[in-house]
Amino acid sequence: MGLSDAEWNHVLGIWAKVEPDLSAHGQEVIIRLFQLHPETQERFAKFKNLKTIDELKSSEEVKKHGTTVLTALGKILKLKNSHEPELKPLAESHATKHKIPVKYLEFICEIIVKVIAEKHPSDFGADSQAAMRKALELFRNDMASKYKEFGFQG
Ligand code: 6CQ
Repeated sequence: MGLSDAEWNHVLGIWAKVEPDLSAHGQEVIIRLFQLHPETQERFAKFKNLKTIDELKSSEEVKKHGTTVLTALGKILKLKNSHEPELKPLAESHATKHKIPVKYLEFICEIIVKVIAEKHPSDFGADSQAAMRKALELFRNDMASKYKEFGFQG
C-alpha cells in the first residue's frame, strides 16, 4: 500500500531539511543504533573495534557510512511508490552479502525518525512523522519481500 501525494509531500519536505547535513544525521543514527542495539555493530567489520562513544564520534569512517546510508535512503524515498529499481540491489546485498535481519531494519528506521525529530522539532510535526513512518514501513516491507526472493528469510 503506497502513500498519498500529501504524505509524500510531508516525507520529501522534511527530507529536504535533512539533506544539507546528511553526514551529521547519519553519524547520529549509526551511533545510536550501536548504543541501543550492540549486536548491529558486530555486522560492521570496520566498526567492531570502536568501543567507546568518543571513538565512534571521532571516526571519519562512521561519518562516511552515515552519508552512505542516508544518501541511499533519500534516493529511495524520492522515487516514492516506484522505488523498486533502486531498492532491489540494496535488498540483494543486505540479504545475501551482509545478511541483515528485517528486525535490524526496524531498529534503524525507528532511530531515523527519532533523530530527525530531535534535530528538526519545529519542522517535523505529527503528520510529517506519521508520513515518514509510513514511507519507512513501505521500504521495510518491500525489502522483506525482496529478501525472500533472494532466499533470505530475514
Ligand atoms: C548500512 C547501514 C549503515 C551504515 C552504512 C550502511 C548504518 O563497510 C561496509 O562494506 C559495509 C557493508 C554494509 C553493512 C555491514 C552495508 C552496506 N550495510 C551494512 C549493514 Fe547498510 N543500509 C541500511 C539501510 C536502511 C535504511 C540502507 C539505506 C543501507 C544502505 N545496513 C546494515 C545494517 C546492519 C545492522 C542495517 C540495519 C543496514 C541498513 N548499506 C550498505 C547501505 C548501502 C548503500 C551500502 C553500500 C552498498 C551495498 O549495498 O553494500
